[in-house]
Amino acid sequence: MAIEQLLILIKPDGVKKSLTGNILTKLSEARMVIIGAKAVKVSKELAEQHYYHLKDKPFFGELVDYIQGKVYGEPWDRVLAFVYQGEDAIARMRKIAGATNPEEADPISIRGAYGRITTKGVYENVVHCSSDPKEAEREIKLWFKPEEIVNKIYPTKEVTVTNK
Ligand code: IDP
Repeated sequence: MAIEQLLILIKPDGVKKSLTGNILTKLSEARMVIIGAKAVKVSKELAEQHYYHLKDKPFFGELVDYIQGKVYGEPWDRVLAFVYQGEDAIARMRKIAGATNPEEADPISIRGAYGRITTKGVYENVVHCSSDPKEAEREIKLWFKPEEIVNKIYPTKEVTVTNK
């Protein structure tokens, strides 16, 4: 199994609904290492670059507004961005995140539990999770400067705590 890095975003709806703790707890079940973390006010340019592959979709404008938190305004107009690293990280984290459409997502996944479809038809699905290694690399470079990433350490050995 490959050791992979990926980008996770807690989107503005996740921030507004105070879901950060719940989301990080669920993600921690995969026992990955966080190697980058920050809050970001998303510019239109960053939003459009992040979702460039959807630029021809009818919902693109609303999607760009959504990731910028425009529908919520201050102080929810931000995302929390993380870079995780671990074995087979992308498939495992996407399973925990759930399917893109929150109504089709496993109800115990993050998107199934907390997502919704807005009246405008946008999937407000609480988290972003990179879809494959190439996209993950592109997204990490887009959202993080190299110096914001902790050296890619991989200390996954089980740690046994004893009283000795
Ligand atoms: P992903 O986020 O599961 O990787 P993408 O196809 O890259 O899926 O879509 C990016 C985001 O665009 C989704 O997370 C969701 O918020 C929104 N989205 C995708 N498809 C639709 C759609 O058919 N209707 C409304 N919103 C959508």
